[in-house]
Amino acid sequence: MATSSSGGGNGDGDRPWQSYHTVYTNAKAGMDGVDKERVQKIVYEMSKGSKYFENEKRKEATINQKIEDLRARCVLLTDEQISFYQTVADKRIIDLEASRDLSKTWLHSDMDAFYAAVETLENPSLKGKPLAVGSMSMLCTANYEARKFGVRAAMPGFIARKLCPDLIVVPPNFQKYTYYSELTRKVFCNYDADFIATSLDEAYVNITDICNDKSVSSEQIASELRNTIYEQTGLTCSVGVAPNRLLAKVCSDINKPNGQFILPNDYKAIMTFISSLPIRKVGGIGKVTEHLLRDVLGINTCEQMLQKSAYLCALFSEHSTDFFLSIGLGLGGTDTPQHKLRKSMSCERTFAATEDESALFQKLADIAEALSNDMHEEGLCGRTLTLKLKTSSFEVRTRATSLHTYIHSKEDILAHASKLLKAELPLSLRLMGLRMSQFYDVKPGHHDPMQKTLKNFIIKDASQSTSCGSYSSDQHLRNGANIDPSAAEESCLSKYESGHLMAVCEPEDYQQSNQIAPVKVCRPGNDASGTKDNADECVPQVHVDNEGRSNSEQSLTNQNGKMLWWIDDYICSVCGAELPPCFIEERQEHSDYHLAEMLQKEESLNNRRGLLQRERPVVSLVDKIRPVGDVARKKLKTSKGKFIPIDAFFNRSKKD
Ligand code: DCP
Ligand code: MG
Repeated sequence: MATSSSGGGNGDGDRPWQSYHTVYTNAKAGMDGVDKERVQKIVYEMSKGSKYFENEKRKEATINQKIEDLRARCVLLTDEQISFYQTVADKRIIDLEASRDLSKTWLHSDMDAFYAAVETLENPSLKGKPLAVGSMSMLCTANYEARKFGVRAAMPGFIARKLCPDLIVVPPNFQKYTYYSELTRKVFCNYDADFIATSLDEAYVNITDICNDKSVSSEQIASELRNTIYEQTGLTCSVGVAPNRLLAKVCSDINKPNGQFILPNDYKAIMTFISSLPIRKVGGIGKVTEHLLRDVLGINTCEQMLQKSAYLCALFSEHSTDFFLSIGLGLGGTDTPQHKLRKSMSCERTFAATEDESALFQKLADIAEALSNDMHEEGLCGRTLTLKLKTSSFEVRTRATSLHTYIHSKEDILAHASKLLKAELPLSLRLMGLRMSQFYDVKPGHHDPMQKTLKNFIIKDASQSTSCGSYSSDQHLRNGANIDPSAAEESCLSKYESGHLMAVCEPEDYQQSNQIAPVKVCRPGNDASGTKDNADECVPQVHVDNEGRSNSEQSLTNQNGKMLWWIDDYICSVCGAELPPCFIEERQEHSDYHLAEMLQKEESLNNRRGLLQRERPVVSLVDKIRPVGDVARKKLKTSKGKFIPIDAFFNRSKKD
């Protein structure tokens, strides 16, 4: 959903769907000729009155409030302040420009309708028919025939069927996709041994050396690579070539499917390309960021980022501003990120043997704090915690727990460590230690050298002095993003960037754009299927509520206690659907979908409970998982009937 100002129609009048902009109505490749209003109307009609819909409305209200706040802030800016911010912005632009590197040539490859293409390859009778891979709950992708009807990834299958009644929906088979993905990776490896795979069907290949060594153009290499992939797999891909990864990704989408686009390593060509490029085309600018920039500052194209640089500096934090200005300059990652992760970190204390439990727990708290501080310093979050104990008789024991979420705070560490210790007591101990392993590297600077220079850029807001946002580190844990627990201390956040706006603008988007969040360097033979439990390769997701908050307690949990996180940064732990990390909005929609599903089940549950325990208050599942949202805290109305299928649930109000 979006503001009516952006909908281009009377969203609240006789065509309310015009202001209903979900991710489903956002065009993907192959959807240019789609009757957008028809799609909007069907999606609107099918979700109207549902919990999902209410959730969308709540999100919209939050965004609208942000827009209003930012607008009000703009109005209050004095000429003096604007010229101050212009100076800051100009300096920053000079610094960023100085980092421009035109010596590299990056190729981004993206398979066409990947899962659907694999299914068609294995079952040629599907050829030419509208096809989607997924389920009635959610589609992973749709082929180009289906896209003509507005069917797209992340859309519930029952809505897709309404848009395209002949749609064939086949269940996903990740083994197959992994197999074909491996074949493509063998091809990439011939061009760049350190190619970067960001999902099963996407990779960045540094073709600088091969172009030089073979004395061939990047265009030739692009054609050759596409042909080889076709020969090896029978599948087509689209390719973009540019001096950096951010632009290469934009380019690979231009001539989809089965096409390529080359942006030369030339400053003028880049600036011309950028001048008319809609900001939404850039990885990292999602629906909400797009609306904010457009509705507050009138920014539609990348070039306008530079024109509004003073305002960007005034309203957004250093990370966001740098990201926006980088886009305006057409800058992006050029070096292959080095992924050197620390394997573990530990802290232990020796003391006079004691069996005093309160003393032991106090020591454990001290150790947890020390470990947390060390992790914080290196920007690490871990998910395997090991407790080491040495008894008074010098017997050494270790006990470990592997968690579903990554933790770093003293409180979280202590909570889990205490459980481990409790299970061993009573015991007389002379040493205790905690070790954290299975890290998720959370410091942006660890991945992209460019980031280091950005850290020094501090916004000095005359009205806000240098006060930092009261953002807790937990709030930096979010959807697919690297986490920067130190960000709250290190950068001074405009209060207008707290909550959802922060979730929208940084650090996930920023890092996305530089391809440093989900990046891993792969070679064929690596497990890319998302099944291996390997610390270096595994980046689970944490559910983000609509305020952008997230932590282990707040994770989305379904009625079976199943928590939503992204296994290996890829697979939904609740339903097994795959969603690559770059699909920020789709992931949000997906978790919203599970939320709706859960609310629906809870509603049915409450019904039954209502009959049994009328006099006793029922602790709502929703209260457990959604700590703040007012709407979520509201007592759910009980309804008639038992279990309502999810599609009926989406339609419920119409039937009632
Ligand atoms: N995927 C998914 N859920 C989404 C989006 C994608 O499971 N919301 C999966 C299925 C896709 C694969 O990731 O086949 C690659 O995603 P792309 O966006 O590259 O989509 P396609 O390859 O299907 O289509 P194209 O790249 O041609 O637009
Ligand atoms: Mg693709």
